[in-house]
Order: sequence, then C-alpha cells, then structure tokens
Amino acid sequence: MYEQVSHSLLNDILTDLKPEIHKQDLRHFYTRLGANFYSIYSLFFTLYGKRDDVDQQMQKLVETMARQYIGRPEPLRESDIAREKDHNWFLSQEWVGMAQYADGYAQNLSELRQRMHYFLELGVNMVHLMPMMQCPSGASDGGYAVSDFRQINKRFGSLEDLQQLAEEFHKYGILLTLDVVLNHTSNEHEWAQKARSGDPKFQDYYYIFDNREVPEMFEATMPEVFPETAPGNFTWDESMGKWVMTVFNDYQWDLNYGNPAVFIEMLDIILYWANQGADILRLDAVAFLWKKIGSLCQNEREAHLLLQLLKDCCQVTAPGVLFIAEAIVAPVEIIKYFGEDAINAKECEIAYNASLMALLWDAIATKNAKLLNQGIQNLPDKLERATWLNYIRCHDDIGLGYDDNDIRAVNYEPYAHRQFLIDYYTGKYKGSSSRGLPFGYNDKTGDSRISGSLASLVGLEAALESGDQKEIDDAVKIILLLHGITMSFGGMPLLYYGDEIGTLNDRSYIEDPAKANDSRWTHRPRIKWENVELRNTPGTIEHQLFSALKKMIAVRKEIPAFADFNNRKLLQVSNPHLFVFSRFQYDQPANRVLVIANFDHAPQYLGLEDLGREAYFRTGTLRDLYSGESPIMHKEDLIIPSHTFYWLSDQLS
Ligand code: OTU
Repeated sequence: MYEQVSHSLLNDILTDLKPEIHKQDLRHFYTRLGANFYSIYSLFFTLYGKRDDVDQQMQKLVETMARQYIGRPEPLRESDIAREKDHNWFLSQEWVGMAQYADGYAQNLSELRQRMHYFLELGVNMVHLMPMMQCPSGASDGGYAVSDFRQINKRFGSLEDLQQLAEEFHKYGILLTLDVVLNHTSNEHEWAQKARSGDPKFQDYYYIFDNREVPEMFEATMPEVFPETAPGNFTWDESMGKWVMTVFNDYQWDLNYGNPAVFIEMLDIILYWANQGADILRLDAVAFLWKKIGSLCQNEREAHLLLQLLKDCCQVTAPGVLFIAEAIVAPVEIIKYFGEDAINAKECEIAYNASLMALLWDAIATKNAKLLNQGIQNLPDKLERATWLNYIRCHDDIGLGYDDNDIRAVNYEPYAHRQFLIDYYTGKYKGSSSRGLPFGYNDKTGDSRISGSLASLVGLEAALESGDQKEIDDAVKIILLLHGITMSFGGMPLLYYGDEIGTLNDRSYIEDPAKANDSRWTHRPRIKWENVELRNTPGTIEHQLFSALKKMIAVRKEIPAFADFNNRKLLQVSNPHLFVFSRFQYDQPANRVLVIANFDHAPQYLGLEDLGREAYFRTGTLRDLYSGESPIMHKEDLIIPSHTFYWLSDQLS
C-alpha cells in the first residue's frame, strides 16, 4: 500500500544508503521493499515508535535487508523467482519431511551427505536438521543454547560442509530446513558475556534486573517450562550481581525484543542462514518472544507483530524462504501463528500441528477417537498458503495440550483424563505396555509430559521382550496407523529419524551428566546403521516398517487430493472407535479419498449410511489406495480390521 508518511521516510532512507549498497543492481530488492514497506514501517513503529532512535534503527533495518540481498547467491535468487511463480509449491502432497539430529543420524555433516541416498530411498524430500550452531560443550539443551549464531559447531563440521550439503540436497530436490533459536542465547554468547562484564548496551539485549522486585511481578503469572530442572523464570548471575530472565534452562538467557537492536540482529541471522541455502527456517519457541508483566508471557500480541515483521523483511531479501512456527501451545493459539485477519499466511507459512499430534496419542491410549474427533472438529481452517507439519514424534516430549472444553465435551474430567494418559504412557496403567518416561513433572500443578520413542510408546519394546508375536504385530499396526493419518491429513508429514525402522528408547543418556536429568534424550537416538541394513532383510521389524512407510510415501505422492488446500471434511460417524475424513482434489472435487482409521484392538464396522452427504462412496468399487485391495464389506457395512487405516477411492483406475 502507498502511504505518504512511510513513503517519504523510505525516500530518506534510500537517499542515505551507504555508497556500496547504492552501486548494486537492486531491482528486485526495491520492488519488494516498496511492496512491503508500509507494513514494515507500521509494525516497526508500533513496536518501537516511542524510542528516540527509531528512525536510525529503521535505517539500519533497511541496510540489513539490502546487505543480505546483495550477498544472496544467484541460484538462491533464481529459486526465489521460481517459487514466486509457483507460489503454492509447498502445499503439494509430494513433500515428505524428516527431522533429525545431524550427529545422531551420522557422525557429522559430511557423513550425512554420504548417507543422503537413504532419504531418496524412503521418499523423504525435506530434511530438518536440529540446531548445529556453536554451543557450550556441556549442557546445551540439545543445541538450543547457542553461543555463536553464525558458526557451525565443530562437531558437525564446517560452514563449507553445510553449504555443500545444501547444494547436494538441491541437486536431488531435497529441501533443507534449519533451526533458528530466536528466543534466547546461551550464557556463553558474546552478548551475554558483555552484559556480564557490565556493558549496559548488552544488558539491554536481555531482561536483567538488580533485585527480585520486577522478577517477582513477572513470576506471579508466568508458568514454568522446565519445572523440575529449571524452576522459576529468573537466574541470579554472580559475576554481574543481577537477575536475568531464563524461561528455559538457567543457561538460556531470554532476548529482549523490546530493544530494536535485538530484532535487527536476529533478522540478520535469519537472512544469513537463508543465504547459506536453507529453504525453510524453523523458528524455535516463537510463542515466548514477548514478555509482559501480568501476562503468561506466551502468545502475546507483540510476539505476533514481531513474526509478521520478520516475515515482511524476509520477503524483501529472500522471499522463497519459508518459516515454520514452533509454537507448542493451545489449539486456538497455534493457528494464529499463520497470521490473523489475512488471506495468505503472513507470519509463518508452516506450523507444527501439535494439536493433531497430542490427539492421536489420546486415541491410541483410549482406543477411541472421541477426543480426536472433537479436537479436529474445532480446528479452524487455515489461511491460504499456509500448511501444517503433521507429526507423531519429534525430539521433544509429548505435552497433553488439549483444550479442556473439548475434554469435557466428550465426558472426561480434564485432570483425571490427563492423569490416565500419563499413567498409560509410563506403563503404570494396568494393561498398558507403553514404555514412556515422565518429563517435566510440576508438583505445583500436577502437570506432566511424556518422553519416549514412537516404538517404545506403542508397546513394541515390551512386545519384543516378551516375544509375543501378536503384540509385536499390534505395535507395528499402530505405528502404521499413525503414519496413515499424518500422511493423508493435509500438510507436510514430518517423520522423526529412527522411527522408520522402529528405534526403541535409548537409556544410555543417564550416564552423561549433561543429559541425565532430561528424559527427552531417551528418544534422540544415535542411528545404528547395522540395524538400518536390516530394512533389506524380510522378516525383520526394520524391513516391515521401512517397506510399509516407503510404499505409503510413494502412494501419498500420487494422490492430488492429499495436497493441502483446506480440502478435508471431517465426518462424524456413530462408531466412536473410528476417525473418518474425506479429502478431495481442490480443482477436481470428484477426485476424492475416504480416510478411515480404527483405533480399537478389535475390528470395527462403519455403516455407509453414516457418511451422510458423503454417501456417494457407496457407489463404484471401493479400493484402498495404500494396500491396493478392496475393503471387507458385510451387507451395507464396511469392516475395518483392528488398528488399521484405509485410504479408500471410488475411482476405477
Ligand atoms: C523448543 O521447545 C525446542 O524444541 C526444545 O528442544 C528446546 O528445549 C526449547 O524450545 C528451548 O529452546 O518452546 O514452543 O516442552 O516443547 O520447550 C514450544 C518442551 C517450545 C518443548 C518446548 C518447546
């Protein structure tokens, strides 16, 4: 939008640009800046307008974007233009992701590059590498305590290794996703060091206080993220003689985004990684970016404004790069990270579908889809050009982040129901063979979360120990059932490394003092490649899971109805064990797929008349696209075997 005040400021800024910036060919940069400037200006002034130096800071912001644009390698600029033309590219069903620790999958980046064929074999074409930036050698929260945002930790290799990996990925059509830890730095970061030595400029990069007065005010309403290992939200720093806000671990200092210098530094870092070849940036812990006394200090309006501003600025310099919002918050809050009051996504184009993830775990434990149906029914439609990351497990714990109203609506009591789930997944519940570990128990609220690998959580570990073939088969079926949903729900499925071969919990973390108090390490494996080899040996679990997933991925890619255009319809059926939805091709709605998942350990029926307006699935010959077989029918009922999913098509082909 053209608006006089901002435009005249833009003219001043452009006149004052340093000569080395002026000399460049900045055509694309200028058109994009012109398009986004009013929005950038409005957001920046809303956040920082009260400061005397706001104009200088704005000048710096534009210079930062321009410098990074000048540094953007030509192939990446070309890909920006190509993605502009094909702007829905990331909504396609052809994408399948995998998240991993580079040093868990391989020794380092160069070995990871040599092991790239594995992604291609499975069909994975988006790889998220957890943080690899320089961090302290002891505890570093798995790399989420960064001490230098521009250096690769030597353990992983060098920046050149990463650039080579990005190039190789791009040659084979694989997207590279990197993590940017926006909310905090390690206490060993240069900024923290300078703050500690008393430099007021850098003390203003963090939330630092002389005494407990203000921290107490914050504490009155702030929840705790790691109540067992890092209680409270402030840490006393002896060398500085002051309190510093540390929402996560005591060595992770929260950045103060009330200071525009912090914003500009972090934007520069985002653009830096975009220029190293990242296609997607995962923005860590975005819900926490803005702190305000009297609030939860999560999901604040300003956190959203910051993300919009980051997006607007990134679009000027590197428009082809997408953001993932890592906001593991209440269902109604997550959706806001695409942006509100807009048509297209204007904050992050992608968000973790933590709601679906948690609901799926509920359905497995209860063997019914009541809460799952209720929760998904209340999942609002996304904006256009926005998509979910659908996952079952990731490197973090499972939080039971359901809406209490949804729990009550299906006749459970929220506290008791969560308690049941915790008991179920930690194996305390009678009849449960789950081997999860508790995580983050809070004795003030009674809350707890769960760690554990997919295979151990669904009972495969216990079944393998007892040698009971039926239980082994059941666990395998549950794993495939869960994948059958994330692959067809709409959005990008994100596998977690090791799950494709049924990796079990690893308890060796207990021996490492830097990890022992964090049970999430039980599901952050070091891949044993001799086990991976077993994917080629029929009769092994590795073979069974890997080949099934490989097939599922290949089939998914062939089903245009699985692309993500708000083209899903949830169907309420009377059998509570079933989760049923239909997907239709957005430009050819007759091309549709009926997805049915049975969460029970017994076969279940679905009366086709239950499908109501979707009853057209009665006609034609129903065929399960995944198995290639026709489902079992009994009179007018479809029979869905225990822990089984169908992708039913009525198209004869
Ligand atoms: C994220 O986590 C990361 O994924 C964790 O691995 C880090 O420990 C954490 O940030 C700090 O960098 O902030 O928005 O319950 O789900 O801490 C959600 C733990 C986060 C995580 C939560 C999460």
